[in-house]
Amino acid sequence: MINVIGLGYIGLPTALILAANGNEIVGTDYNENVIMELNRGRVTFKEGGLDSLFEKAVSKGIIFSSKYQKTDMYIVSVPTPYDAASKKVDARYVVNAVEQILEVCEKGTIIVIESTVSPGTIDRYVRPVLVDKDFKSGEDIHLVHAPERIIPGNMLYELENNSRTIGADKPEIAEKIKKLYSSFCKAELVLTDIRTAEMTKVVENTFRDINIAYANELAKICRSDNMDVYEIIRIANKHPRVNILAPGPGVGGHCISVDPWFLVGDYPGLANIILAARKINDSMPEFVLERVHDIMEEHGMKDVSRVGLYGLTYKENVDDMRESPTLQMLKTMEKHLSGNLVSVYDPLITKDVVQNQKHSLDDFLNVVDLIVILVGHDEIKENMDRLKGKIILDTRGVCTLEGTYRL
Ligand code: SAJ
Repeated sequence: MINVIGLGYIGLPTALILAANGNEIVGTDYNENVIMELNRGRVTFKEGGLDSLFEKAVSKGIIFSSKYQKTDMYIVSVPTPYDAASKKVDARYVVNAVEQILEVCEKGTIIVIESTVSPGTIDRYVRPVLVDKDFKSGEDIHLVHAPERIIPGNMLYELENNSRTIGADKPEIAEKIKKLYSSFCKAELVLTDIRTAEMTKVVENTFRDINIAYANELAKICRSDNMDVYEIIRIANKHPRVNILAPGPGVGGHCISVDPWFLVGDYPGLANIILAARKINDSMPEFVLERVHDIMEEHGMKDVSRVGLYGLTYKENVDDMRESPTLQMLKTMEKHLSGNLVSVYDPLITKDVVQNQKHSLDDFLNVVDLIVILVGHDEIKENMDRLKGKIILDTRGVCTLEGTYRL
């Protein structure tokens, strides 16, 4: 039996796909509400195909419990935030999970850490826990790092089709985990040591952050000199070795906006491009607010009560708001714009999470003159005609209506 610890955005689909492919799985989360929901037969977030995978996993006998199970294999996928002051990884949830595993596990247990961690985290924070509790690493307990690579919005396809990295101290342990992951993953499973696996994962997300920052910096340069960044990127990308990403209102999500900080925190003075990229991407929500300010001035709009922000999630067609550019904008709103509250609407966020939130596109359109498209959900793409007559600032390059303002 395998006990999957942490049933969030990564742990839940991982537990389900393992169960659906014939592995005996108990999914554990310390949040009783999550367990309650799952035991009632409801998945805790939206993702294409997750409902049917859930049904399949349940039919194969997956169990959900808030208690850690006594077994010889654990997969840990708990959050790894960064400490805002030091920028270093905050490994407390991983450490806590490992401590609890050690309370109940059998001898010879394998603990697979899936959570993204900065290079050296397992040596620095996890191995000492084993020593403290009198466990011998490599004998009583085997540590493995197998970071995931799936992208929200296409998780289930990517779980099966993305290559992944498995870092372990001993090749035979890595092979054992390779066999387990091969039960659902058809792509290459690369075996290496733990530190290389840790670094590789962080390097991948940092690569993307830097490339998005390049697009965002180009947007600012082009704006300052009245050039069309989208047209320039479109043409530049015809070069066989150029692939510039899309500028946007900032980088959100729990991965790309977080992982590069681990390198900045651990290698200050060396991580220069990485730090610059982070700063550029973090400056985008304020850049959008400046654009809103200028457009309002151009149209003689005095206060923001007729301004509407479309989209609360960090990207299109997911219901995840972590580190979302819209939430970042709302935090610094007062510095740039005066007046009443803006209206906010996102078709995928049904709960009230911010002030003046609307719950249907109609309600939203009725109260706004200037719409800032912050997320290119399918809903807005399919209803573009209904925005006719509004002033539009499109930060995602999705609006085809004439007269649309862009980044
Ligand atoms: N974004 C842009 N311009 C772009 C692409 C993205 O502004 O051209 C923005 C998005 O709107 C979003 C943020 O960047 O706010 C990140 O979105 P994303 O779709 O690029 O990535 P995530 O965070 O959803 O998922 C990433 C993926 N990593 C990479 O692409 C390197 C995924 O493969 C990882 O598994 C995941 O992080 C993770 O857990 O690390």
